[in-house]
Amino acid sequence: MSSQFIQTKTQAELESIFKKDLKTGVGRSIKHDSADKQVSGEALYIDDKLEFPNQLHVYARMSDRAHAKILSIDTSPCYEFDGVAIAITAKDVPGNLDIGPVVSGDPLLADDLVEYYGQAVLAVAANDHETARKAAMAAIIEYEDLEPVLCVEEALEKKHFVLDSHQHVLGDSKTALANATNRIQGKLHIGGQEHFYLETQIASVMPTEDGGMMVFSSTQNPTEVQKLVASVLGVDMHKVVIDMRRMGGGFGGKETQAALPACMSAVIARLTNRPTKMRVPRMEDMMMTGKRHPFFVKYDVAFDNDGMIEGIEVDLAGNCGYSPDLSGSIVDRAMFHIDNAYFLKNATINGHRCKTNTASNTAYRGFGGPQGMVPIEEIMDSIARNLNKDPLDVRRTNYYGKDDRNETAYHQTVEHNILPEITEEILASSDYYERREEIKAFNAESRILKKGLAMTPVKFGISFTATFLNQAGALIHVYTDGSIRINHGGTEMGQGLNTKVRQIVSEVFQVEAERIEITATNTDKVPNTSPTAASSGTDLNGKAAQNAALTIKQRLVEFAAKHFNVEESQVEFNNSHVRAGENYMAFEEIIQLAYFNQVSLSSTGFYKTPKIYYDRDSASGRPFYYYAYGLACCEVLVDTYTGEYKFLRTDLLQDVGESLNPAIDIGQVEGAFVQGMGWLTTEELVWNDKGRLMTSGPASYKVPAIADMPIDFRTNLVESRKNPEDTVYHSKAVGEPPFMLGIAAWCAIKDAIASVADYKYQPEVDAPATPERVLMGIQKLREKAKGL
Ligand code: MTE
Ligand code: QUE
Ligand code: MOS
Repeated sequence: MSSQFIQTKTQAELESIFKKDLKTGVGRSIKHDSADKQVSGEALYIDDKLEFPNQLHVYARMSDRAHAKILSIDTSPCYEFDGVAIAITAKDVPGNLDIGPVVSGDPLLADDLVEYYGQAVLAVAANDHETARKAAMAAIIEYEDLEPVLCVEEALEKKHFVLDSHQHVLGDSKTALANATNRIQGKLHIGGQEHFYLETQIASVMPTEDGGMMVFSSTQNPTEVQKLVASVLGVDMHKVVIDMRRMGGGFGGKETQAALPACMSAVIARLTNRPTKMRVPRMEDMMMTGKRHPFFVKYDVAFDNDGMIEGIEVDLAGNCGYSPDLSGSIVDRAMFHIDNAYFLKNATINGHRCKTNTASNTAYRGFGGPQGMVPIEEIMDSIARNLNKDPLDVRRTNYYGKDDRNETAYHQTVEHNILPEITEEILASSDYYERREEIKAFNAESRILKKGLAMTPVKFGISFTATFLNQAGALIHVYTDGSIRINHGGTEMGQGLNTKVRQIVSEVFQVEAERIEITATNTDKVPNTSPTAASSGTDLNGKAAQNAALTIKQRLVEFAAKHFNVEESQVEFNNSHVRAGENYMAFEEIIQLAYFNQVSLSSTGFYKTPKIYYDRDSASGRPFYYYAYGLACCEVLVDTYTGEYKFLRTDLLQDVGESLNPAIDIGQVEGAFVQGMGWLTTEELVWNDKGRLMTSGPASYKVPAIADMPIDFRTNLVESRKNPEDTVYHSKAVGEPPFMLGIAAWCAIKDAIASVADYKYQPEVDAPATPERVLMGIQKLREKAKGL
């Protein structure tokens, strides 16, 4: 054998190592690659980076009016503070003022008009953050107040919209409702949700040669930040480089709205020629940035005596805030998920995008899907109360099923629906029907404390519904010592994307993960990336990285076959070693050999999702490559005197296809469930009548903490169920689907309330079901039962 290495192992030793299993490929619970660093504090976030010399800090002064004309801005008082470099308003932006992601509507700084309480009106840059803040607050702004619209119902009534309404239709809902066996009409308010990422919005920039800009941005969407920074500076995209190592959480909140601090910093850096950082403090972040869309929903539903839906009409009105942002696609996704797991035989679904004078609402885990599912789950419970049935039985009756019961209102056929099977699994592991009886017996005896139980399914469509976004790129270099460096278009926000991509490349080359370094996402290396969103980070970037690795591997196979004079089929990679016929060698040896023989050891990779298409004008197609399924069963104890509650037990079962990393997937499932539970229970956003967000910090906005966890919390992944589609190693997306398992928590609370009137009526409780709302719901229900 010709090797450039001094061989220390015999061929027999190499062969025996070759035959052992690799420990770090796909399917193994390897640790999140930032885990140790996050625990020790060594993981670097943008605010932890060493500061550039001469760096400026930016503070944006927010509007204290919800809707007003700006009559004048006087920034001269700002300059009375030592260390202030510049104070800017809309007029100072050198390029385009608008930073709207899809369509315009989001000025970087308010220009003549403010449209919400919290909108950035001017920005001050100083040598330190506190000086910048004091100086910005010293500016004098004169307004002329205009009438604000703060209420989504009012906006809907006045057709005060940011974008046109849209409809999905299946069959004939009108006739079905007219001929209804039974009929229920209702209304529901669903609250928004603050992202509460631990790292607030931040960017740090460095002006470079020839009008360039190096940008460190905490963003899920580096390409969009690149485009918008170029746009506000009035330069080509090739002048701007975005670097993103990791976020301290994104949850959708950094998909579009990370652009503001990056663009603001870039403008100031351009005007001052100094490196600039903008870190948005928590209160300002909560007031300035958009949240999950609150929704107002009206429904009219017909059902037979088994509880099977005959026809349905739904109006979904998303409260978009003052500008479109991503609301077009978000309300679409709510419409796509109004069916959740159920066949809606005759359906008319209307989606409205209401404009209010609040911050522009944006992507948040589930992207409108959760707001679509909550109403149909409310409807299932209402049907059950109406027919005196167990809600789970009504749900199962309506599941998508065989033959003609599998078409959605957007005309995609539901295939490979595993919900009926996995419902059996969780029924067995959770003892649902036995516990139902126990709980009824408990409630009959217990006057003040009442228990509730609910099991709800999830079917969530995977793919961006804007089909063009379903693409990704990657870049892999193999160095001459056999170490590997990967870059891909996805961003790491804690979800474990980099760990999974590392495992995928480890699997392709059959080398241990430690050999592979994943580097910061960088628009210099992989261009034109889609946001890391729609749960498809691994599906898209994992495939792109796999393709890049396969290209290099194929070159190595061809080379080795020729070099050792064997068939290509006789070249195999295993456990960091390579066999070429009877020749065994370490991975780094084949790399050395290939290098000396002038084989390219670097490659890009590209992937686009096959099979999907969608025509929005006719509202039909196959927007989703596949669906991810799951179920949750929650048991709660409610104190009917105080409205307080405690979750006693939760069972989760989530379909992740063939898991790439069960430990990471279980973390995603538990985290998503808890976040969903928080949304529907304690996380309440309150605005005053001036449009000021009153819940602008953790003291008034209650995210779940350790004491809010279910006392008995059991999470399982569906076992040995490969994704039938050709996804990366037949895995399924996991980031968002389990968020909607949290709906079971909300339904369980309502089940406990329903017990006070013997389960005859569905309690009227909007989301979130805060203790106050629970108490009012109980009161209302008691009055209803007494016929008041
Ligand atoms: N998990 C953590 N720890 N932090 C996050 O910000 N975002 C969620 C989910 N899981 C998030 C998370 C959202 S909104 C999405 S769309 C997916 O992760 C994105 O990553 P993926 O596509 O790689 O799963
Ligand atoms: C789910 C998503 C997104 C989506 C559609 C989904 C998303 C997103 C967009 C989008 C749509 C149109 C655009 C654009 C982005 O659509 O995150 O830039 O022009 O950004 O079903 O998560
Ligand atoms: Mo997730 S809401 O698609 O960033």
